[in-house]
Amino acid sequence: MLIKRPRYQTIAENQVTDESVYQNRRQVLKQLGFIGAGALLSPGQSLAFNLFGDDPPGFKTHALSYAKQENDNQTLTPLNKVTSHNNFYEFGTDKADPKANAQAFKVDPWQLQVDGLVENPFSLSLDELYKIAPLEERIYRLRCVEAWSMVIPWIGFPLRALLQKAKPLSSGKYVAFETLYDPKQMPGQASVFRGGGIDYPYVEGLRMDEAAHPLTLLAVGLYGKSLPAQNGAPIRLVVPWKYGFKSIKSLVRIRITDKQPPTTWNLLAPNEYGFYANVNPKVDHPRWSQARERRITTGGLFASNRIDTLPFNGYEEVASLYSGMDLGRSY
Ligand SMILES: Nc1nc2c(c(=O)[nH]1)N[C@H]1C(S)=C(S)[C@@H](COP(=O)(O)O)O[C@H]1N2
Ligand SMILES: [Mo]
Repeated sequence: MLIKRPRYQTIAENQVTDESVYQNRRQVLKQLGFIGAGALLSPGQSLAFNLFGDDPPGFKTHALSYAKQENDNQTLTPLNKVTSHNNFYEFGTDKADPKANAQAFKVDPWQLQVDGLVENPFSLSLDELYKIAPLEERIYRLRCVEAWSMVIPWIGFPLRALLQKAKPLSSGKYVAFETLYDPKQMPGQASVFRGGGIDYPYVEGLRMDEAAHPLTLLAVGLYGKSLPAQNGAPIRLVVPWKYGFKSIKSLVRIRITDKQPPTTWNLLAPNEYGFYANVNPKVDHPRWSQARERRITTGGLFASNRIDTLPFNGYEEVASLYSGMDLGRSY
């Protein structure tokens, strides 16, 4: 299934499947009709934004601006690695399990329920979700707490567009997310052993200002196509400045709450995984260093580069969300 992309032309099949196409950022952006290279903001330039106002001018290309850094941060992780090295414990705990076990995963029909402290609760089908906002391509780094990382060209729309539609009440301070619970389809949910001891459904949460930040994405595709099951089909969260476990997959519910919601990895090991989980090279995991990471890159199946981890995974424009907080301890 090819996703609908109302804002720009469909790119040809042979271009989509060849990730080398993505390595020339400007060429791709032109193909997708985004720019005008002049619209790019420089890395680290801060964005002022209103929680529910319009996106700042030029925003759509902002996340991509990092891709031009002359270092390892620009090279896309090849599609075959993005789709065969996964964490999706509902389908098993080994990196190859999700691809092996999720192929029959049924994502159509699908409903995403949005409720809680909102003026306008709703439930949307996939087709309706695709129309919430124009789909955009966003090239983001994904930094797993296990100290490996990828660079992935997502297709999606900002979570803030969905929130705007739901109209959160002023009492709504947090956003709670929930993955599908369906042990018949998800072997990890049917067995404590295969599911890594998680009490399913997998749940996550963000503070409202994090959720409404323009970088926070609901992804429905990658590499120009709809999401593979193992990457969280049909719709998943992507929060690029936080450790990967915050980017919850296969969403069925988004609920606005007044209290900080429980989150799966924090419930499992509160001393190892915090609620905020912002990427921070200075705060080590209790059992390993977070100073560097293994970037999964082009080359052979096991090719990777060891590189320094950046604060907020390089998305430093979010730092102001945490001013006054002791990030060293809020991990
Ligand atoms: N429902 C659910 N979401 C999840 C996970 C999971 O096990 N279940 N794993 C998380 C972790 S630890 C990471 S690193 C990313 C991995 O995303 P990817 O497989 O698309 O690279 O998904 C996150 N979202
Ligand atoms: Mo992760």
